[in-house]
Amino acid sequence: MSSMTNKDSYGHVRGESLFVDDINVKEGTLHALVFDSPSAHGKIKSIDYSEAEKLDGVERIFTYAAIPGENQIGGIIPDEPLFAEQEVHFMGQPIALIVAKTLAIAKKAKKIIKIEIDESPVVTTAKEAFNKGLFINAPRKFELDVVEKGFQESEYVFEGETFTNGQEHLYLETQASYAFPLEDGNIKIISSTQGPTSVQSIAAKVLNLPMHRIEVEVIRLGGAFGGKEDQATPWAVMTALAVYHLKKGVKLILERHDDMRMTGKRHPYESTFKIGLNKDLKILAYEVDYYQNSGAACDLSPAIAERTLFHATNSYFVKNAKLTVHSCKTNLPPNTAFRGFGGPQGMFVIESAIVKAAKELNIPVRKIQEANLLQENDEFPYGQIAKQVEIGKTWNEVKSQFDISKKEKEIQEFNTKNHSVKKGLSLMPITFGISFTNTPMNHARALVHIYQDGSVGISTGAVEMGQSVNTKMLQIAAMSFGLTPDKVKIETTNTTRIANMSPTAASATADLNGKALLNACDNLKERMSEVIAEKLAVNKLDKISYQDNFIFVNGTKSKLSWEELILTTFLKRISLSEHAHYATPEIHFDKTKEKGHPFAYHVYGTALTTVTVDCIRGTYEFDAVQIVHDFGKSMNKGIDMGQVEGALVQGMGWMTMEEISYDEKGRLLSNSLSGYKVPDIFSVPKEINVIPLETDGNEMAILKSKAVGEPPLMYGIGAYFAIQNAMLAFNPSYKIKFDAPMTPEKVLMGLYENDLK
Ligand code: LUZ
Ligand code: MOS
Repeated sequence: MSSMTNKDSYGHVRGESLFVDDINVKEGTLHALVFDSPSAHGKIKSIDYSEAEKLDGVERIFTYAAIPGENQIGGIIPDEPLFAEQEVHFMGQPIALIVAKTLAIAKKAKKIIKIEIDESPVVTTAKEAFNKGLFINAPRKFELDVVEKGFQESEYVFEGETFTNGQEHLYLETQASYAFPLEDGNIKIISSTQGPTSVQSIAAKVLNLPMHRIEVEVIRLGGAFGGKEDQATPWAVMTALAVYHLKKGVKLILERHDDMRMTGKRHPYESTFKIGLNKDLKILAYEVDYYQNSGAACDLSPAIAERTLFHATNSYFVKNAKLTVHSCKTNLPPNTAFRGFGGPQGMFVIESAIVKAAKELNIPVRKIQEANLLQENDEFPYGQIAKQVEIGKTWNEVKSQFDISKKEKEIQEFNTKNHSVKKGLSLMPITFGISFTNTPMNHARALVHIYQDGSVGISTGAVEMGQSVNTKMLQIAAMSFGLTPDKVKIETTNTTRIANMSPTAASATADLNGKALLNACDNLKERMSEVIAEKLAVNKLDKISYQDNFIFVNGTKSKLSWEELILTTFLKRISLSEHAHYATPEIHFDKTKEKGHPFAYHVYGTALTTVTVDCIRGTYEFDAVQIVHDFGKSMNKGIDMGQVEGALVQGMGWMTMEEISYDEKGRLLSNSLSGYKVPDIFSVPKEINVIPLETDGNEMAILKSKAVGEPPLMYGIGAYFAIQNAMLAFNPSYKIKFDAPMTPEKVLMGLYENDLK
């Protein structure tokens, strides 16, 4: 069954799949529009809603004053109001919600609201905030005992600075919510969120209602990438607030420009590093300060900062490390989760440090990478002992399968023969930890109903967002019961069926919910075993299995069909429903010591990236990205390959062409698709070759099929360094930069760097 196609592909292609904006709304449903701050920092002197309120068709304008509970949506630290009160802290910060009969009327009303703001100084970069002492919280530090000694013992020490820019999520479906009243003042919210329980609990807090009065339903998301882990919540809560007061359905769908302006992105990081190596190129010491541009409120910043520390040493064993992350408060929209969750930012820095060292020592980068790859039983800086380490295997496989020495020679010959086009390559190893770094979040639930006709309905806490988790859940239930997938239905993700969900995030959702689902199926089968025993006169030593719609005994098909078993079980008054739970075993972490075993397992892989740079124009094309990836035992090759390819290209976009830009007033300049470029079909690598590593898989992964959502994004970092290697072939005096993204403009400047002086 490892080739089961994505359950959603048919509906998507035909336009039949339902997203929030496709739901048939009730008659009289109202439309909402957010009135947001035109200024990035200041005190609100006055707001005049009177003209707007008088407009025909405007139902009501809600501000913080309409909130019955707390005006607070902060998840980790309570520092973010739903609606600004006296002050604004970023351009695009919600101040009010206009609710009207049509969206056109709401837009008209928005234009005639008058606001006066007493402007305060605006801070847009992390270092600036750091220098002014503006922080979200105290810095977080992983410090191994003897860093100074490590540097003293080092033969070579190099220092440098890096920058990685933010990244716009650019989910196809913008932020969306539709809420409506149920009986007795209860409220139902249909939201495009990764975290139905976050929406439920924050709506409850804002409305001063117990959580059970609020039902959150998710059908599917048109993409999320982390952008809807926390930041789907405000829009959902706003619609719930309007429903609370108006007792009518209210719909809020952000338009693309509003979405880009008002929502946070991947955190930009400025970092300073110091790396020490011995004669054998072993990294003896590594010290980094990461300056995270957190934006105007906490959001998920501390959790993201934490993952930066966990992935600071990427795939390498580093004996002495001192890693400090500063969450710096700026006047940008609160930056948030984005595929990789701070990991990519951390990994870029150590790759930069290694490249810097290699260039200074005039040796191939891969010599340093290779000398430091993690080995079995190495200890990560956070105390976890590395087990089932596959990084060396993926590295060696890439080198041999794609004949790296030959390739390097070919590139050298090409570069000698060609003056105005040059090629470059890079190797990028990745190691990514699977589990929420916050241990208490690592559990999930599933609910399975077997109906008396033998058809099955399953609910889990997993949210479908295009990653095909629903298909994986269907596959698990179908496999467990020996049914074809059409006998199983996946239900929506709904807080009344599955309570207390962690968000669909951290690459861990198929593992957590899939294992809960397997537990539910196993419990049902356990219960039905007595029915089978009676029907087929089997004994305890006989091996029962479920295959091809029948019960098998000792591998032989019996005459008992699934349908007959189900009907018999039902008539015997045995429950055909099961609710089960799964919590990742073995994981723990002690934040007072910054030591523990936070991850269920790690995912490994290596990418080889080859690029051709047009040295007249500064443009580039990727010839190939060749990857050996550790899927474990992939439960669905089509889906998993798609995740690797998609993540790779998204990572390459972040590293090369996606450039977020704010002016000094905190205004987003890259606020549309004409100014913000993402990879399209013309800019993806000409060849993407993903070879699965042969391995036994890992028991902690669902069906030994390892998490695949985030890890491959970091292969994209290879693109950044491949380009610069090609540039060096054209301009040997080019000084290598660690300033991503490497846009064609920067390439062109670099190619002629000494000419420009
Ligand atoms: N979200 C979260 C995540 O809350 N905790 C995590 O560790 C995480 N990791 C990756 C992506 N989202
Ligand atoms: Mo995420 S970055 O929502 O897994």
